[in-house]
Amino acid sequence: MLAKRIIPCLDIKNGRTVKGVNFLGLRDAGDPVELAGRYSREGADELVFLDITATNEKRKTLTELVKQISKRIIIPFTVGGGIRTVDEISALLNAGADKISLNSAIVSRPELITEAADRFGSQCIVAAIDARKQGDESRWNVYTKAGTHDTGMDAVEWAAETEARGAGEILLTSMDRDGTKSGFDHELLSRIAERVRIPLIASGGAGTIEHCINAVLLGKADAVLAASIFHFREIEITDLKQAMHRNGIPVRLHV
Ligand code: 0VR
Repeated sequence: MLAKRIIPCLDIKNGRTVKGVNFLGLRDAGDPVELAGRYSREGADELVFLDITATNEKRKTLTELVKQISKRIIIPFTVGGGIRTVDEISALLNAGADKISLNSAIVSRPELITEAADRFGSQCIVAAIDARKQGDESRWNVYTKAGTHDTGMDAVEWAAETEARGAGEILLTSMDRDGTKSGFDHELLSRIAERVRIPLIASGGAGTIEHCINAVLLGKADAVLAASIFHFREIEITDLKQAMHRNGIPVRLHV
């Protein structure tokens, strides 16, 4: 079985790492390049940078940031946030990103998944899905535009479609759990894991080591993404990996 990955996520706004709760109340969490270096040294398997800056000039700043980060770390990293075209993907990959996460753009134009996968390979195309539970039913809708727009689409069905169109990995963020440290949405994760064969990254809600273990054991995730617990140094990556190892979960123990 492939090792399960621990992936710190750096939400970037105007060049700084930020972190909120349920996508709101963003507070400063430090310099992204410094944080990236720290996480790489501490044994993170990958990083995700999500640029949530809402301005047009973010394209240039994000490419510059990618260049700085790629000089600083040796682990793979994914970049996302407002990426909409094959040319933008090409520029970020050439700047040093290993994978590109696409969210709102592929909901608007699903064929972009196949265009990007055909040109760059599925392995570098991550379908990012922000989902919010609908009442008490077992149904989750897909939200876009930084979690502000309810598309009415079913998140499980959309995940299956992104795979069919060529996505190489799914990054599933529970908006209900984001930043709450109340645990991952195992029901949603396991439903998607049962529908797709590509790797599934769990995101949103990490609060304890047990939450991360259960994202794998109950949620059937192939990787655990977290922001709050790492940025505010509540859990060390090495402690998390040792605990996962003790629970029989294959992980890359930092050597
Ligand atoms: P934690 O629950 O703190 O581990 O958060 C993990 C993950 O949900 C966040 O890093 C990130 O995906 C939240 N995303 C977005 C956003 C946060 C603020 C504004 C927009 C977005 O568009 O994904």
